[in-house]
Parts: sequence; structure tokens; C-alpha cells
Amino acid sequence: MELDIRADDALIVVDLQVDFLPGGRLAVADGDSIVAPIEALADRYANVLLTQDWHTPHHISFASSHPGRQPFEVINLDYGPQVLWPDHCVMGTRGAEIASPALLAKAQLVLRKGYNDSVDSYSGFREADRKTLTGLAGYLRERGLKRLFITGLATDFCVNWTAQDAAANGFETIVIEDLTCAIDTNGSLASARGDMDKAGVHRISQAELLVG
Ligand code: VGL
Ligand code: ZN
Repeated sequence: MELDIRADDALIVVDLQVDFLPGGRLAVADGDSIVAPIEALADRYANVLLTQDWHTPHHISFASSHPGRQPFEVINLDYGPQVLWPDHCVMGTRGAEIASPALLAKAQLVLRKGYNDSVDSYSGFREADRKTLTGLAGYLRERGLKRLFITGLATDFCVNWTAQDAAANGFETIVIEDLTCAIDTNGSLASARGDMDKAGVHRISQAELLVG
């Protein structure tokens, strides 16, 4: 697939935050390697949007909120299975900051998610209860942004869920896979790829973007 970049496209950079980079509290391997290439790509888009994981201090997705549980264990909550994580991206802390000042300066919207104490939100569109909406779909529709190019962290969690919900909302959705990095716990990367394919999400490499 070869794609040109249009004026009504949006580049969505998912959760490029200090805690998800090496040295952070939920570091994604090689996460730092995609920062400069995403910054360069962002200069080719008229519309750049960011998502920001933004949790309460004792968020339900933290293993520390469940005595006796360890990070990367899965528990069942009323909305379904939940992977437990190390404490990360606590609202207002250094770890929650967007790791790229250049992207932060360029962003037209920084969409925070995961701020409800008792519900996680991998997706930028909809919380893990699959009911509570963030408003992102309405924002994109009102702005006439039709095609979404998704990059960032992590491929198998927040990129995956955001991309699936984007496609479900009728947006043409393209994940630029080599501008994402995965956590890959318990086969999560392989299942994320299968789920994105089923949802009609296109997965491309940045080389497929035509320089125009
Ligand atoms: C993410 C795990 C927990 C992500 C966020 O950005 O992919 N993963 N919170
Ligand atoms: Zn999180």
C-alpha cells in the first residue's frame, strides 16, 4: 500500500510518555527509538493529536492497588479481564509527561484518558467498560478529520485499542507499525495484530508513506 498524506488526515501519537520510555516505570523496550522518527513525520501532517495516559495515584490498573498481586498478572474486574501494571503515568507526575517537547508544541489536542479511578482506558475513544466515551470521535468528526494514522506506545495495548475503536467509529485507520513498540506480554502482540486485522485496521510501515 502506498499512501500520500492529505490535509484532512490526522497523525495520532499514542502515549509517548516518560514512563513508557527506557528508565520509566513501565518502560517499553526500544520505545526511545521511535521518538525522533515520529517528530520528523509529524512535520508532514497538518493535524497532530496526542493521547496521554493519565491515571489517579491508586488506579485500579495498578498491581499496587490489589494486595498480593504482581505486575503483569491478569485479574477479572466487573468490565472484564484487566492486566495489572506497575504504577505509571500518575497525573501530574514527571512520568506522565509527554516525552517529546516538539510533539507537545505541535499538538492541536492532547487527549487524556484513564483518569477514572475504577476504569482503565487503553483506547483514546472509549474506556475499558466499553461504554464511557472520551469525546475523541466527536472531536474528529466536527473537525472533518477522516483518516487517522496511528503511532506510539504500546502497539499491543493503547495503539491496538485506539486503532480498533477508530475503525469501529468509521474512520479509515492506518497503524504505522514501525513507529510503534510493543510490551508483548502473554502473546499480546500477536493477538493485537490479529484483532486489528479483523477490525479492518491497516498496518503499514513508514516507507509506504509517499514523500510528496
Ligand atoms: C499502556 C499499559 C498500561 C499503553 C497504558 O500506553 O499501551 N499500556 N497503560
Ligand atoms: Zn495505563
